[in-house]
Amino acid sequence: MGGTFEPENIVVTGGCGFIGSNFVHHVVREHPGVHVTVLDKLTYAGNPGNIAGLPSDRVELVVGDICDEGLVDRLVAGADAVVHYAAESHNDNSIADPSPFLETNVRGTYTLIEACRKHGVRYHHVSTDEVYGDLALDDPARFTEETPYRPSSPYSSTKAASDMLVRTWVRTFGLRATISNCSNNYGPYQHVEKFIPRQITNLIDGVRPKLYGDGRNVRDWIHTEDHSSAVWCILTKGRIGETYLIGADGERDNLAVLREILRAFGRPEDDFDWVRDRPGHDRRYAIDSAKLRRELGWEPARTDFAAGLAETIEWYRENEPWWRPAKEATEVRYRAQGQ
Ligand code: NAD
Ligand code: TDX
Repeated sequence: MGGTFEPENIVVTGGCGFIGSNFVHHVVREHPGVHVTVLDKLTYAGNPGNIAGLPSDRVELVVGDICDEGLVDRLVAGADAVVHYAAESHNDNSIADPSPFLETNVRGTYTLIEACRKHGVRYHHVSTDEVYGDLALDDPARFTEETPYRPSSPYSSTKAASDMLVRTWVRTFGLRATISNCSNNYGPYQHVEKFIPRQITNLIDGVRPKLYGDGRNVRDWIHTEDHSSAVWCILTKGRIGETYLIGADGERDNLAVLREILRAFGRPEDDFDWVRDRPGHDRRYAIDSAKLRRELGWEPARTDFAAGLAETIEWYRENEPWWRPAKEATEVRYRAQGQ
């Protein structure tokens, strides 16, 4: 495994988004010697409020684009490591307009790894299980690090392209990099366009939740806090050039998740609308995270989904000023798509 890497100055891209900001909170709480520079463009999905209140001597926000070569070069030159979360992240948006996905997810990654290569800086690439395509509902298999890439959406194909760039930069240029592919995250600070926050905030607004297709699509849910501890573990203990799958054995179909949310609101279990399916909708994701657990000793701590979901619902109830500004525009976009 080699020695443990102990970074003191890290750049976290996308640190004002959902998973990136949870990671920044995690690092500030769990790793007191580490300074974090967040590089974030503050797109519709980025909110500086996500990291507001963290100590200013530990966290600095730089508002900018990961495609800006000069800016990226300056920030990377002063860092020990880059942890790359920034992305266009929503499948439905990628179907409506793929262009920003190509720019941010592919060109943005290219810009970061070029700077890391030039300055000899350690790089961790945050990716998704969606690069592997999908599995049938009755298939006993789960994704492993050996599963062939077979992305379905513009979002997942640009993430797959970015993973390939990183692998190439490791092999050909000796980039000191690791890659992780994680399953579906849930928890606080997730944008209201995503499945769980959309349904929670609909119910708070007295609107019926919206389920795509036949509702039997399966996602492998992990609490975002477990994703953060896994990324830190891979950054500090992972083997250079390796890919690690992150998952917490949380397979559930969308209908089951929705029914759990409806129950929490005291609503009948059929009190929702069926809406138009997503084109190319992946059927099932499932992660085998044995390599990460066996080689690096990582274990998830937040595997009680019912408890995590109840906490998440409570967070949205208590933080309406955080999500309210994005809600109406998000629903206008969905209505235009028949969803
Ligand atoms: P998000 O959409 O909530 O946040 C993305 C962040 O990136 C935002 O703060 C946004 O402002 C920033 N950003 C976008 N384009 C940028 C650019 N060009 N330059 C600088 N900043 C930019 O996304 P998320 O759900 O938190 O996902 C974070 C990462 O984790 C992504 O790489 C995603 O592919 C990956 N991932 C997500 C999940 C999930 O369940 N959401 C699962 C596995 C992997
Ligand atoms: O209103 C909805 N109704 C519905 O049935 C929405 C928004 C979604 N869905 C379904 C589609 C999916 O089967 O719920 C499931 C989850 O949908 P999303 O929240 O859009 O997530 P998904 O497409 O699975 O992708 C997520 O996990 C992997 C993240 O958005 C990606 O960034 C990550 O890579």
